[in-house]
Amino acid sequence: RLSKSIEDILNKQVTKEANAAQIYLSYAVWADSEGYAGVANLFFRHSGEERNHMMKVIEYIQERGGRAKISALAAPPKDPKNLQECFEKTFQHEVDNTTAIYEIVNLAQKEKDWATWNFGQWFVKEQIEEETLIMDLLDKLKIAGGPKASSESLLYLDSKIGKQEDDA
Ligand code: OFO
Repeated sequence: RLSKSIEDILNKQVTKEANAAQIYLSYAVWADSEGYAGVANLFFRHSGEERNHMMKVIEYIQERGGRAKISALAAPPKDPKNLQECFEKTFQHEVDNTTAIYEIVNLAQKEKDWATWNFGQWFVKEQIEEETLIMDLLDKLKIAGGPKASSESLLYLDSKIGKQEDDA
């Protein structure tokens, strides 16, 4: 059974994953409005992935005799000024989320809650994929010319990104 402190930190993670889904959703809408249909496609799909992460934590809390909390969500971020900022902010978000996952695993270790420690390992691995996914977008944008990328290379990049797999 979950301790109160583990239940609380997991519930914070439920909200974080729900907020992540909102962030990707709002950036997807922004990208679509800017004409980046490919980025929008990837981010809409990724928003669904974040919701799956949220569900995974909720199910675990319930399974372990805790009570999952469904909390209010933060306001979505402001629209980015360009693709560069969009990817940078998204990357920062993923790094913050990795820190939050490490806190869960740390606490689980401290409390010798090996079930939660083991559960947390799935997310540790997942965060590697999440960060890689966004770093890869930043790399591609850099090759295209970064903030000085021409419309042509941005169009090409966008169509590539739209077809990208997202199992992260
Ligand atoms: Fe749920 O991994 Fe991204 O935030």
